[in-house]
Amino acid sequence: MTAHEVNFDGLVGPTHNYGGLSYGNVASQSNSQQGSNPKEAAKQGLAKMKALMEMGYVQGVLAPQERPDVAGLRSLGFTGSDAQVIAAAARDAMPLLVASCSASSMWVANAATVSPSADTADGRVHFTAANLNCKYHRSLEHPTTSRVLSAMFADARHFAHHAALPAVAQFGDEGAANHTRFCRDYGEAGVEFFVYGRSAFDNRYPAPQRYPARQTLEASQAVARLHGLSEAGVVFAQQNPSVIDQGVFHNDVIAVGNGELLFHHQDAFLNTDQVVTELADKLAARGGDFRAISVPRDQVSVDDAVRSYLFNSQLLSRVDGSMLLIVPEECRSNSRVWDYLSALTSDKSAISEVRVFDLKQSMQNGGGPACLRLRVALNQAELAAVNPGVIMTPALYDRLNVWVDRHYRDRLVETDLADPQLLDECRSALDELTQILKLGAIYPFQLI
Ligand code: SUG
Repeated sequence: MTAHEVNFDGLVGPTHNYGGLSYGNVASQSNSQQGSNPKEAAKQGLAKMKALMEMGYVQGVLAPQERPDVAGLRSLGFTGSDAQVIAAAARDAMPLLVASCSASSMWVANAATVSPSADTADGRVHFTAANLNCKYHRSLEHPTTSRVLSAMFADARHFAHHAALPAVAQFGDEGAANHTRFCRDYGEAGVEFFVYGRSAFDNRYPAPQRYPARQTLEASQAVARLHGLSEAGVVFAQQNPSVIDQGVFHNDVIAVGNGELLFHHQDAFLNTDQVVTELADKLAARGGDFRAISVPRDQVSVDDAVRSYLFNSQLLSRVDGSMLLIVPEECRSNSRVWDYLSALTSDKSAISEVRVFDLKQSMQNGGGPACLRLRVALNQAELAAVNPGVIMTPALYDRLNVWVDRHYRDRLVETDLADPQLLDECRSALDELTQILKLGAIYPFQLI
C-alpha cells in the first residue's frame, strides 16, 4: 500500500508581529519591535504550499489561532469586556499583551509530535500536542492545537490524540522540531529519532550555560511511551549544549532527516559517532540503509547555519530516489552556505536539487521552511480519512489568497496590538476560515 509524507503547513495568522519573545532565538531577539507585514507573511507561506502541491506532493494546511488570546489575559487577572481586557493589558502590562498576540502557532513543526501507524503498537497514527512550556506565548497554543488536529484527523479508527505533557519545564516538549523519522518507505516501520537538550531528572547530563534547552529527555521518552513505540524503533540523542548556546534552540535548526538520510552539522549532537551507529543499526534491522551527510564546521560554521537556516530546510523524496532540499532565500545570500550547497548538488550526492523560497517574514522571527510544516506519514486509508477540507488544491489556494487579501493588514507595529478592532478582524477572519477548511467550531470565541 502506497504511503505518503504529507506536509501540513501552518497558515500565518493576522497578528503576525515581531515581539522579541524568544530568548535564545537569535532572529526573534534581533528583529524585536520591527514593523511586520502579516499579509505578505501569509502569502509567502501559501506560495510555498502551492509550489509543493504543483511539484506533486500532497500538501495540507493547518489553521492559525485566535489572537489576541483574551481568555489567557483574563486568566492573568484582566477583567471587563474583551476591549477593556485589551486596553488594561496595553496600559499595565504591554509585554503580556504582545505575548498574547503572537502568531507563533504558524511554526507547526512545534505543534505536535507525530508517529505514523507503522511504528505504533496499536497501528494508529499518534499525535501528542507539544506543551511548548519554555515560553509563555507558545504555551498558549496547545489547547487550540489539539482541537485543530482533532478536527483534521477525526477518525478514531486511524488517529489517536494525546493531550500535551504536564505543563512544567521538566517536561518541556517542542514537538516535531526535535523529532525525525527514518524509514525505507513511509508505510514501513521506521526509526524515530528524538533529540533533547537536557535531562530534567538526571544531573549527569551536560546542559547549555547561556540559553535554555527547551526539550527534555524525559519529555521525549514520555512521548515515545504514549505513542507505543518499540525499543527497536527509537533512538534518543542529546543536542550539543554548545550549539544551543549559539542560538540552536531546536534540533531542526542544525539537522534534518528524511527517508534513509540524515543531513546534519558536524557539531549538532553530543557523541555523534555513537548516535549515527545506533541509527544505522536500528534502521538496518528494519531493512533500511542509513546514510548521513555531515556538514563540516570549517565549511559552514554554526553561526552560518543559524543565520542562513541551512538545516531548517525541507528534505523531500523524489520519484527517481534522489532528494530535493527546500531552503530559505537566506541560504543563497550566504556565500559559504551557497558554495557548500552548489558543491553538494553537483557532487552526485543524495541531494540532487535545491529550491529557494522567500519566507523572510517568518524567518525574521526564526521560522524557516521546516518550522512551517508538520509532517504526517499516512497510508492510503489514513489519507482518505483526513478531513478533505485541509488538503491543498488549486481552488483552495485561490480561496485562501482572496481570504488573506480581505482580512489581513499589511503593516503591524506594537501599538496596533492594543487596537480592539484587531480582535474583531481576527475573529471574523477565523470564523470564515473554519468554514473554508471545514473544521467546525475550534476557537474559544466559537465555543462560548
Ligand atoms: O519558538 N519564534 C519561534 C520560532 C519557532 C521555530 N520553529 C522551529 N525551529 N521548528 C520560537 O522561538 C518568535 C516570536 C516573536 O518574537 O514575536 C517565536 O516565537
